[in-house]
Parts: sequence; C-alpha cells; structure tokens
Amino acid sequence: SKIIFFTLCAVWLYSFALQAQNPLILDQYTADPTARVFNDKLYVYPSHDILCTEDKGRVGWFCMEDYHVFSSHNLTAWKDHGEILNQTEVAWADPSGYSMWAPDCVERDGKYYFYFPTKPKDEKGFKIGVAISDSPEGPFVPLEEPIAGVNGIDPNVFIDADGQAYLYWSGGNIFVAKLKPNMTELASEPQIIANLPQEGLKEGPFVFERNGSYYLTYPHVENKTERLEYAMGPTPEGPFTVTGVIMDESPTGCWTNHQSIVNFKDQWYLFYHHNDLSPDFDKNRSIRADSLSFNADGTIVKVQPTLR
Ligand code: FUB
Repeated sequence: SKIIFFTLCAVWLYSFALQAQNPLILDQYTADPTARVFNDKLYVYPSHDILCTEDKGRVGWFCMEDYHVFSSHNLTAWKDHGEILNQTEVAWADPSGYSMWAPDCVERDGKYYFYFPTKPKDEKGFKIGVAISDSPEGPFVPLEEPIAGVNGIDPNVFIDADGQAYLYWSGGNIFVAKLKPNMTELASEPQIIANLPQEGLKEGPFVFERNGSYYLTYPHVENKTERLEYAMGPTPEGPFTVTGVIMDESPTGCWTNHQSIVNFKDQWYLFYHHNDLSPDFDKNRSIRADSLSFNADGTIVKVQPTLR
C-alpha cells in the first residue's frame, strides 16, 4: 500500500507541475512571446504589458515601456534576466509612446540582434528598431535610427540555411524584405506577401522552416478575436498557400494572440499568450506554451491550449 500511496503522490505532483506551467510567468504581465534556442537554453523575448494611467500612455489600451528576457532549461523553471531595453534608451522613440510591442531576437556571428517596434518621435505610425548585444541576455544597445524603409509592427527575422536573412513585419498586410549581412538594413524592396486572407486583421508574422517547407504563421481576426493560422511555401518569400489553423480563437475572448514556434530538445512548441492573470482586461496578457506536432504531410496538428 506504501507503493500505491507514493505512486499516487508522484502522479498528483506531476499533474500539478504540468498544470502549473501555463501561464509561464506569474509576477508580471507578458505577451507576444518569441522563443529562441541559444546555447542549448530556451529564451523567450516577450512584450511587457503594464497598466496605463492618466499620465502614462492611453488608459484602456496597451501600455509597454520596456522588455525583459526570460530563460529556461526545462520550460518549467524560468529565470527573468531583467530589463534588456527601455523606450527611454531609444533615441528615435517617442518617450511618451509606451508602445514597445512584439519583439524578436536572432543570433548571427556571435552577436544578438533584438528587433522591436515602437512609435517614433515626430511621425505617426510605428517603426522598427534594432538593438545589439554580445549576449542573449543583454544588455542590448539600440541603434540611433530605426530600419530605413520599414513602417509597421511585429518584426520577425528568419535566417535561411544559405545565410540569407529575411525581415517580416505587419502593417495592414504582411511584408517581407531581405536583410543585408549587417542585419540592420534592408537589402531588397519590401514586398507584400500575396495570397493571405484579404479580409480582417493579419499581424504577428513568424516564419520557420521544417523539412524544406517554409511556414508563415500569423494571427488573423476573421470573427472577433485572433486565431493563429499558417500558410506554407517553398521559399522564405513564398509563394505561400494558406494551409490551416494552429489555434482557434480565445475561448474567453482575449482579443489578441501572438505566436512563435520553436524546436527545443527534439520537441516542437507553440508559444502564445492569453489573459490568464487579467481575465477582465485583455491588454494585460500572459505568455503560455504547449507542445505542437505535425501530420505526415507536414501540416500542423491544431493545438488545444492547456488550461490552468
Ligand atoms: O502587443 C501589442 C500588439 O498586440 C502586438 O504587436 C500584436 O501582435 C498584438 O499581440
């Protein structure tokens, strides 16, 4: 009977640990997670939601002034490496913007390039900046100017096996352009990615490659809230064909969702967000992760979010 008791305790503790994984970060709001594997560790670069007040941003709207990076060896224990960039450090950013939206980070030749959108000082709309570090944990030093020729949000960088880097972003449509080897300037004219849904908001592009197919994933509002969808293509620039749904709309009405897909220790994961810690205000979000798998034909098996 002792064996049965200890087995039951172990099963209970194991199931508790699994349930306790989502949301991933409990002491602050986090959103728009880009997960990357650097040096055998999983790093997540999310946005950092705070609450706007009368003198800080726009009450009732998104409010983001900085970024933290988190790392984990096992996707259960997370280390917060602290603030890696603040809007006040970005020379071209509007200091009253509070619009440090969805970021990305990639490594090239031992340097880490952190891409972030925010509102510029003297112009409407959003621009995309780059900050550079020698470590995935920062500190990141922002360039003096945003990337020339890019207007929009939600930057994503994909480096193909031949070394060519591509920048994707959203601005009404989803755009792609090649990056120069310095990773900070465009090497080609921005193109709108064709054949994506015409109706409804599309944003948050995230591209990855698996077995020679390129997956362009994106949140899309067809109805009320964002559904995570994807298109597949033979090259990083397409042509892409809308293929399916990765995750259905939020069951509790969180308006945004935002994804990245990563392979860590031979398992694929979908990182995304919901508003678990702020059920009444969906601009204070929390990042989550769930396992993801593929069908034999390369299509993605729809992910059911694990609940708490
Ligand atoms: O977090 C602010 C914006 O909401 C992001 O840039 C979008 O992708 C959506 O998640």
